Amino acid sequence: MKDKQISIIGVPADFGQSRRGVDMGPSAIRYAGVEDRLHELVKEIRDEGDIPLETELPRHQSGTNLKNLPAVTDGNRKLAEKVSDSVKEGRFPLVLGGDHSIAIGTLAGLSEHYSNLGVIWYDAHTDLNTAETSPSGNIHGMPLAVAMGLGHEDLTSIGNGPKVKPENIVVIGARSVDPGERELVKEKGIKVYTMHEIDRDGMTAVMEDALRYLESRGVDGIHLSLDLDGLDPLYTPGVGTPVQGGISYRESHLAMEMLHSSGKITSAEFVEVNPILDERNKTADVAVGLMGSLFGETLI
Ligand code: B3U
Ligand code: MN
Ligand code: MN
Repeated sequence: MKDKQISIIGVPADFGQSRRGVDMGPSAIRYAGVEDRLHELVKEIRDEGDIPLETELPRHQSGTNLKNLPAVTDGNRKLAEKVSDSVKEGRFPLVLGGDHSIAIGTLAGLSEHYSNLGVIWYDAHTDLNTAETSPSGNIHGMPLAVAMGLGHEDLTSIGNGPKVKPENIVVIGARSVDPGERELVKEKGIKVYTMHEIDRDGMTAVMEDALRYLESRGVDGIHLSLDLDGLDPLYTPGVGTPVQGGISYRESHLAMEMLHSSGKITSAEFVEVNPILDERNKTADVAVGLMGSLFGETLI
């Protein structure tokens, strides 16, 4: 069923973390052929270009340890508007990062249209830190907390109110979780499939369970937020914070194929591609391949 009209939205942001280069992620993904790859699989694909970001804003804001807060706030406000506009037009937002702090804007934009949004967070990390628990001050480790309404007010105030209920979140692939994040997972009852569950039960069982769980929550849409560091750095070396022992290339394609068959995914973002740290654009190539599976590419 080729029913989707896709809007590609590039977000060349690197303010949410400390390693340069991830701002070139959208270019690397375009260079890897995203439009050609998806063209045959969907009704229409439109590249909306990149969100115009301010690069000259102050790096520090008094009273907070969060790095580049003014730039992250400004960029996410613009992104939220763009994402909301594309949903309003009946299109499927496909957001290209940029570091994972951009999920703050994506989710803020989506939440204007979905009152009970489900989120699949495919990541080595849980991205549930706040200013109080963050070991780094890097906002890319915080977007999921912000989406639940926790964190700095400049960030939580983008869009209206909390964007996602903790019970509507599923994390897949976690293997580097800070102490404060672990507490939040337990306190809020967030569903996390760590590498332990993936190894023990297999990706098929994990994805079936995750989709069944979100269905039981009565979600009105599901957003896929895919951090390329969810995969093992063997397959995606071009990321800022690689963590060994990750999800394989094959498991990831299977996961994307299962998401496609479910027919439930209503938006997606692919983040943390850093071509400077990469090996011959391998990570962007993997990202584009995964998008192919997500939109229905089959082997035969
Ligand atoms: N949890 C750590 C590390 C981290 C989070 N997200 C990424 N790295 N990519 C932090 O800084 O919050
Ligand atoms: Mn992340
Ligand atoms: Mn990560």
